Amino acid sequence: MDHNQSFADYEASALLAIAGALSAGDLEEVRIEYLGKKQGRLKDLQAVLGQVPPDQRPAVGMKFNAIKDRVTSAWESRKEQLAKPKQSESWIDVTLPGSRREIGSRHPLSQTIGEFKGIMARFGFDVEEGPEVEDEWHNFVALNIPDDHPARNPLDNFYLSVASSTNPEARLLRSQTSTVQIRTMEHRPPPVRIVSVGRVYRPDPVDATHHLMFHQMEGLMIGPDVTMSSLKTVLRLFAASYLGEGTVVRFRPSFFPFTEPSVEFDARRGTGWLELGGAGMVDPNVLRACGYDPEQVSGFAFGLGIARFCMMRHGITDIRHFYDNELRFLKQF
Ligand code: FA5
Repeated sequence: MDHNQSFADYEASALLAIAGALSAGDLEEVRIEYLGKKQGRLKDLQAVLGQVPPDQRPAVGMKFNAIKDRVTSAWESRKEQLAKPKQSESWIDVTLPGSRREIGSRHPLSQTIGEFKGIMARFGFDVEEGPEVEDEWHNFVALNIPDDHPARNPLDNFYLSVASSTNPEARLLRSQTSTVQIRTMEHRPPPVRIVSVGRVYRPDPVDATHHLMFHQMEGLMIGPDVTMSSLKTVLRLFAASYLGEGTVVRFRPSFFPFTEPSVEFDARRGTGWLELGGAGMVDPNVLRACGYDPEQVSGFAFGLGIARFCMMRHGITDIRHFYDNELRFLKQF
């Protein structure tokens, strides 16, 4: 056989045997067979070298040595590899629990808003939107809040600009979602059944139940024979749906310029009561300001504090938690 072929066969089968050795014992057998000095395949290969004509011997000898070196170094690196403990055995403990990746969740107020809209949709109420930056017409005038009413005091509102000769329209951050009642009636003919949810802004002193920015849900229902008892039924059903069947609620006579009669709506919390919202029958002046005929239609409206409901349901005692973005609080929802 040609010596080149013998060299190639030797190298290929030696490298295969080395790679296939799975233990130090296997590898020792391979060494004896392929690299043994007294007998074995290397000896056979040396015999092949002996048959090469003397003038070619130096070149073929170099080839022989190179092959021997390659096989020897493959054998040594396999030996080192087998001596090392297997990485997977030393540093992966497959019985340990995996590291959990933190994923966020929806803010409790967003969850509450979603539920509110869902409940009101089942009662047949559409959702309307309105801007947070308002003009005085929608925030006050059309809501029957006259110029000299204390609610219009600039110190009780977040004004962004005041009216002047060059700027006829003052702008402010809306102080209530009742602005959306007006916007809805301006573009929709009766009957109307809507809710609108969003942020409102008031420079109230911040405490456990008050914030400077908070969320309200406005409701408006206008039709040929909407009455105070329709209002009470909707609010009672709403409270039972969100807070649970056994929730005790009460209606207290109150005053709002845009409703007559007006009530405040509370739920029992422990031994006391928590005010959840204001409501009433839409004042005829408001209906007229929006182009509705109070002889033809009547309606009710309500404005609920969203965080207050969420506080009631989850036993949260301080409204500030909702706006602090403290993870320990947010993770409970
Ligand atoms: C109003 O805002 C009226 N627009 C409600 C209304 C609508 C009456 C339609 C009649 C018809 P009031 O200022 O009471 O009303 O606020 C309503 C609710 O918002 C309160 O009952 C309370 O739940 C919540 N609220 C009021 N002020 C704050 C505040 N500073 N922080 C958190 N929640 C508040």
